Amino acid sequence: IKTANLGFPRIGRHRELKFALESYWAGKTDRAALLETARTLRADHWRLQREKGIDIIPSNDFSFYDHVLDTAVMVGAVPPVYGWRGGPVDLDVYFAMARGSSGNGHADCGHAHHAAGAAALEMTKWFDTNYHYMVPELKADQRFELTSNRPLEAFLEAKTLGIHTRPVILGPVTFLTLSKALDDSAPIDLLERLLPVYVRILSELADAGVDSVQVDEPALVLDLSDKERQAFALAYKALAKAAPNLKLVLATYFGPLGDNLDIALQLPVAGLHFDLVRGGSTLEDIVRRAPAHLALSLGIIDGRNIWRSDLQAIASRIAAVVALRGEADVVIAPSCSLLHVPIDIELETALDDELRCWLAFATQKLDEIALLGRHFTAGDDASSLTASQQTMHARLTSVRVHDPLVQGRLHELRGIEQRRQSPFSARQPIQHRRFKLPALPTTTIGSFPQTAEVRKARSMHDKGELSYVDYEAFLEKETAAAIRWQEEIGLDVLVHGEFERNDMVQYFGEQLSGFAFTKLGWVQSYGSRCVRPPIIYGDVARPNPMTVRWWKYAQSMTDRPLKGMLTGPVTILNWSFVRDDLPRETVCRQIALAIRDEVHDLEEAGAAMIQIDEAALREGLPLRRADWAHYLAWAVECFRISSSDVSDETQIHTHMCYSQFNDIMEAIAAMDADVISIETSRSRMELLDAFVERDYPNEIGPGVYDIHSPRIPSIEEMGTLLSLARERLTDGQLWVNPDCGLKTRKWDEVKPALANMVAAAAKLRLELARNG
Ligand code: THG
Ligand code: ZN
Repeated sequence: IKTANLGFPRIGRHRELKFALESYWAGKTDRAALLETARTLRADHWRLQREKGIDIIPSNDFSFYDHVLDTAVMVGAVPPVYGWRGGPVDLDVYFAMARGSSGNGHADCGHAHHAAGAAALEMTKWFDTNYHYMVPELKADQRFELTSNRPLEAFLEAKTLGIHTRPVILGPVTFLTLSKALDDSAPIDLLERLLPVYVRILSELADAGVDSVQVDEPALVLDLSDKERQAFALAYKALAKAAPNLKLVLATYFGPLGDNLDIALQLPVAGLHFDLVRGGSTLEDIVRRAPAHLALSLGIIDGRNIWRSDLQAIASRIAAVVALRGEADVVIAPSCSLLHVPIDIELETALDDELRCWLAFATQKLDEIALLGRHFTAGDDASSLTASQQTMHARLTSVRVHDPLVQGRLHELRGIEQRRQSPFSARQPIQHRRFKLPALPTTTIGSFPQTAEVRKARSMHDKGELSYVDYEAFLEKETAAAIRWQEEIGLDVLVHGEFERNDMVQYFGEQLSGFAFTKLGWVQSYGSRCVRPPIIYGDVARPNPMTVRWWKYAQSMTDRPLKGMLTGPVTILNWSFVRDDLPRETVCRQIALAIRDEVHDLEEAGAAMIQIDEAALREGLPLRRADWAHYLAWAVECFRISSSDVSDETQIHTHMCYSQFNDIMEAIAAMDADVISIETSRSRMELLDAFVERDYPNEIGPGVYDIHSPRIPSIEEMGTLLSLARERLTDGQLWVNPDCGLKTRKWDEVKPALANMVAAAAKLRLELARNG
C-alpha cells in the first residue's frame, strides 16, 4: 500500500503568492522576486509532504494563476490578440490572458473583464467547486505546439531537492471539454491535433526518469456525448503507446463515474483514481469490475471539506479492498487535489480548542493519509485511528451542534408547501397601489463602492483601533450621504449601500449560530483572489435581528421606499463549508428559516420591499443533469421558506448574477419573487428571451449598466438596451437597474453612470406619456 497526494494549495500559508503576484502586477517588485517566491513555495510544499510521509508527491500542481490556463499556454493555445509568435510563452503574455492587457485590467469582480486592449479570457467555475478557471479559446483550424514542458521542469526542480515526484497534467479530453470554440466548431474535434503535443510531453518525461504521471480527467464524472466518450479511448491508446514504460494514473474526482465507469476501466492505463467521498457506493462496483492489473487509487479523505475523518471507518473500507486485491496496487489518497481547502488549522489560534480539533485542513489531511498508510504498512497507530473516531463521535454528539428548537421548527415545516398568501396576479395591483411608482422604476442592486476609506475603517475596527461608536458614526455618515445622493439623482427605490458589510455571506454568517470563521483559512477563488468560506458546524439559528438596525436608520432619512437587503439561503450554503452529518438540503432549510425570521422582523419594522439575493443558486447545480431536478426543488423551496412569510403588499425582490436561465426557468418562476434583477447588459438583453418564452409574469429588472467595466455608459446606450428590453417585456413588468452590486466600482464611475441610467428611464417615460 502507498500513500499519495493529488495536489497542494498554491497560495501559501500566508498568501505569499497572492502578495507576490499583486506586487509584481503593480510594478513594485520585479520578475525575479515573483519567481523566487514561487520556487520557495513549491520547495516548502514538497518538503512538507515528504516530512509527513506521503509516498507519492505531486509536482506541476503549482500555478501562477490557474492550471487550465497553464495547460492552454503549454500546448500553444494562445489567441492571436495576445501577440504571441511561437516558442516559449512569456509570463506577461500568460498574465494578459488571465487579466487582460490594458495596464488597468483589474480582475476585481469574479467575472472576465473587458477593457481596451486585449480582454482577459473568460472565467468560469471549475466543476462544482468555488475555484474558477480560465476558459481556453480554440478554433476549427487551431494549431498546437509544445511551448515548454512545464511538468518536466517541475519534476526536475523537485529532483534537485532530492524529491522524486509524480507530475500532474490536465488530461487532453478534459482540457478540450472545458475549452470553448470561437467559431461553431467543437473543441473535442481537435483531439487528434492535440495528442502529438501530449505524446511529446510524456515521452520527454519518461526520458527524464519519471516513472508515473497523474493525468487528471475529471470530465469522466460528467454527462458526456458519444464523441467525448470515444475520445477517451482514442486519446489513451495514443498516450499509452507514446511512453510504454511510463505509468499513467488517470485521476477522476468530484463525483461517481456512473455510465462512464466502463470506459474508464477499459483504458490502457496503469491506475485509476476514484473519488470515494462523492462516489456514492461505487467502491464495491469498482473493485469487482476493475481488471486485475489496474492499480486503484482510493480518494477517501475529503479534499473538498474541512472535517477530520473517521479513520477507523476508512481503514475498514480500505481493508476490504486489500482483502480482495492485495496490497501491492492500492493507493490511499485525498478525494481530489487539496486546492479546495485551507492550508493549516494550526494557524487558527483564535478558534476554540473543541472546534479546532474537529477540523482538518490540507496539512492535517496529509497527516490523516500518512497515518492510514502506516496503519497498513507498519500495523501501528491503532490508537490514533480510534482517537479520530472519537473526535468524530464527539462532534456528532456535541450540544454545540444540536439545537432542539431548530429541529422542532424544521419538523413543523415538513409537508407544508411554502407560498405567498395570494398569487402574483393578485399581489401586483396591491403593490402598485401601495408604491405608486412611475413606469420603469429605477433602483440599484444593493451595494455601493467599498472605498479605501470604508475598508480602512472596518479593518481598524476589527483590530480594535477604532471604537464601535466611532465606527458606527462613520458608517452612518456614509449611509446618509448615499441616501441623499440617491434622492438627488432621482432614483425611485433606494438602498442603504451596505457599507457595514464585509462580504455578502460572511456578514450574515457572523450573526448566525452554528457558523464559525477562520482568520487565515484562505482558499483560492481565482488567480490571486481568495475567500475564507464560513464553516457551518451546527444547527443554524438567528438569535437576533441582523439587518433591521441599518435598514431602519436608512429608511428614517427618506420617504422613498428603501429595500431591506438579505443574502439567500442557497447562496450562503454554496459559499460555505457545510457540516457532513446532515444532507445539504436540511442545512439549507435551517438557513432559510433564519432568513425567514429576518424577513419577518424587517416587515414588522416597516420595510415594504425586501430583496433576497441568490447569486449562487445556479452555481450549485449538480454536475449531472439527472440530479438537477432534486437540487432545484429544494433550492426553490428554501427561497420560498425565506420569502413567503409576508403580506401581499410587501414586495419581495431577488437578484441573480450572470446566468443562463433557459434551462432553469421553471425554478426561477417557482421562486415567485415579485421582482427579479438579472445581469443582461453584456448579452444585449438576449438572456430575457428565456423569460419571454415561458411567459414569465412577474416583474424583471434586466441590467443596463455593465458594472464589471470602469466604463460609464451613456444615456443613449442604456436607452438602447431599454428599448431592447421593451421588445421583450411589457412596460408594467420592467424595472431599470445596473447588472449587479457596485461595491467593486469607484464613486466617480458610479455617480455619472447612475445619473445617466435615471435620465435614460426618464426619457423613455416621457416618450411613453406622449404616445399615450
Ligand atoms: N463571497 C463569498 N464567496 C464567493 C463570492 C463572494 N465565491 C464566489 C465569488 N464570490 C468569488 N468571487 C470573488 C471576488 C472577489 C474576491 C474573492 C472572490 C476577493 N477577495 C479578496 C482578496 O483575495 O484579496 C479578499 C476578500 C476578503 O478580505 O474577504 O477580492 O462574494 N463568500
Ligand atoms: Zn450580481
